[in-house]
Amino acid sequence: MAGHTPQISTEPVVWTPVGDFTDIRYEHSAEGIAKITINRPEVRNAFRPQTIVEISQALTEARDNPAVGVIVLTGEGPNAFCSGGDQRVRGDTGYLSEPGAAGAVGRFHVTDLHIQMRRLPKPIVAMVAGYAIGGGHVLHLVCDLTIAADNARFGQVGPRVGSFDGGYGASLLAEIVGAKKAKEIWFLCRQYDAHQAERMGMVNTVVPLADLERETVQWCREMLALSPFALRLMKASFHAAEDGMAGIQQLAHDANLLFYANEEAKEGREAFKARRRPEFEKFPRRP
Ligand code: S0N
Repeated sequence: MAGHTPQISTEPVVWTPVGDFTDIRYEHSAEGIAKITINRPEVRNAFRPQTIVEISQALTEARDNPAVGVIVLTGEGPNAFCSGGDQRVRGDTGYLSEPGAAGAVGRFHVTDLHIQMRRLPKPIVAMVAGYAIGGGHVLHLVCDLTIAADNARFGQVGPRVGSFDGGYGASLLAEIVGAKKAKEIWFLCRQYDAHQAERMGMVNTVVPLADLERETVQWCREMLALSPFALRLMKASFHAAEDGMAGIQQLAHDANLLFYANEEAKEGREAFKARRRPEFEKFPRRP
């Protein structure tokens, strides 16, 4: 059976910069990994609206680019994955695009980003060194997999800084660690180290900081060797229950993507174009 196991490269990864961004770095590897790095280490990679817009643009490119099979989301440097919303641009109505933009109407740009990540039909891997705190913690939860360095620290801070995320920040966390533990995380605002997070099921593996990218790339390469559409359907299947009707819609439309190439579906299309009666009787009514 060993002959059926695909050879996975262990060569060092080479990243090529893509696009022109201010708050993130966006890179591709030739084998099909896209890497998005939040590049604001001076604020522990906190996100402002511009950061979220740029992550979203990079995710759109990664989704639409058929050469990309897996996406890595990370933060610049060893100190933080992401420390959540940039508190310096937090206004009374959400996060403002410009600091001190009096009267400007803010919003939570990150809400739409969470949905985009859930719907994106390719695996997203959080590569976490240092702090994943507040909205940064929710970002790693929304990723499909999390690889943590041994210096990673996880936690929610909302009740300490006068905010809360009752969306995926609550529901997905409870789904992953259980309701009691999720309430502890939100009600006490403690920090948890990488091994505690692993024991809770919040991270997939913990590795020494020096090995973080190598290990993450290895996991990506293993996924790249697998059927992309099977991975797509598995992601949609997990989310079908968790995301309710929106999750079922994604899974159903994925099924439609396959059905379009089926002779039965093509018969309907061709009959319409030829203005003839479709001959569906030639297709089996499957048991
Ligand atoms: C991450 C922490 C624990 C790191 O501590 P450390 O290593 O001691 O570093 P510091 O000296 O504290 O920080 C270094 C510099 O970075 C700045 N900084 C850090 N985090 C932020 C931040 N989030 N915003 C702005 N600046 C930040 C420090 O100020 C410091 O700067 P200098 O050197 O100039 O002094 C520690 O830093 C920490 O606890 N950070 C704050 C964590 C936090 O409060 N995060 C925000 C939580 N809220 C959200 O994330 C919002 C989420 C959201 O958008 C949302 C979405 C949907 C629904 C609701 C919400 C919601 O509002 O919650």
